[in-house]
Amino acid sequence: MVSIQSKWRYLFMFLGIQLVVMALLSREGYQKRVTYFIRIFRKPDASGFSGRNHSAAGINGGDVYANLSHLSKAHIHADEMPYCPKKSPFVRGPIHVSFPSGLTLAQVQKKNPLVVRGGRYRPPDCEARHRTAIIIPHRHREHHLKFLLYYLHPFLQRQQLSYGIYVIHQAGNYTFNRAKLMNVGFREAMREEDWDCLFFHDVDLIPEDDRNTYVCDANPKHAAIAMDKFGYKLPYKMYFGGVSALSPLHYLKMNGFPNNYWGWGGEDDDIGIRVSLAGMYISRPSLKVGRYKMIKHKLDKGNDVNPKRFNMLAKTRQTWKLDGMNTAEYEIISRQYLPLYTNITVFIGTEAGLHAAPPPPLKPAGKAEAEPAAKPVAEVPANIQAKGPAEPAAKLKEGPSEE
Ligand code: BGN
Repeated sequence: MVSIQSKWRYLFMFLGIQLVVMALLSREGYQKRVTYFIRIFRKPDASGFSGRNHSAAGINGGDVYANLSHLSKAHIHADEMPYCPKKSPFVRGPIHVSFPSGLTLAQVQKKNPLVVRGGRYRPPDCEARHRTAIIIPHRHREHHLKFLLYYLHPFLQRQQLSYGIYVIHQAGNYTFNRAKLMNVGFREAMREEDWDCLFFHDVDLIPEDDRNTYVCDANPKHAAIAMDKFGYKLPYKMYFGGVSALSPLHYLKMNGFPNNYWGWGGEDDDIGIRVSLAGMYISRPSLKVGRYKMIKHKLDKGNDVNPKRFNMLAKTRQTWKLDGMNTAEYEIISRQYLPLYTNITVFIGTEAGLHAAPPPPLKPAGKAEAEPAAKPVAEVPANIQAKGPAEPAAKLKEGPSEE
């Protein structure tokens, strides 16, 4: 017969084994499953917000618009305005992100009644502690931009920021240059307002947790640390792609971003190297908070893999002071203050310079071989030389999904 004492012993052993298994599971990739079970047994959060945001925030994330109607009710005179609290009461944590096919820009506009011309916003009932500009390099990605705007506006409002959204649209068909567009965005945004932080943001990345605050740290911040496409982990230690945040001081200290990475890849690594060459560190939010969902898409036309990136990266130490913000040449074609963002269309030239004939196209490498090669423009487009209203700028098309 088993004595009572040995029954206890078995029970303790059983519990002990369970604890060890739980601890092992919670290390590495199993955290999600364990927290899922923990949440089932935890009491629901008792903090005043209701609706879907309240019940679903734990597992799938809440509706990013859930509590924003509170904002429009305040009517305070500007001179009586207190500073916003250090921690916004509207921040709720995980956000549910999906991509419904019927979304229109008009709907996004209607859901954001406090956003004004040019995609600007300030909290209606308190003085924001931070002024953040969002810089989005763009071409042919109207469909993604629509979703980004749908999520980003309420996301930033929840954080009680004063903010502006800038879309930097590359004119013409020559190979895309993400980093140079960022340089344009930096200069043009700073020309308009004394922003204290700039978020350099890919158009297809949607933040999934509003505790990922869009304010700058003491060092340049890499915000998109956990993307779904990389299994919500950093793909490699020095990764600096997707979404990053720099103060104007950080930006100038590292001479901005390189202007000569045409096509896909490497420019973000160059920027990461610049951070350390300029004597700074990369700061990051936690993996739990710096989560992003990428809108799925095929490789872009006009953004073939850049075969020169390895050689260029090997030389960053020699080139970062010679190429960057101090040498960024471009021509602004138009600046439109649209209801949800400021649209800056810019001509950034080609590898040969702003107005020189471009070099013959290189054979694209890797995956891009399957894609039609980017067609370089034979010369600077006539409409751009004339500095006219040029090609239609990145005005969003309404309507169903293009993919
Ligand atoms: C890296 C790319 C980055 C890109 C990430 C994630 C290069 C340079 C060669 C070492 N870097 O490999 O630009 O953001 O993958 O996709 O290709």
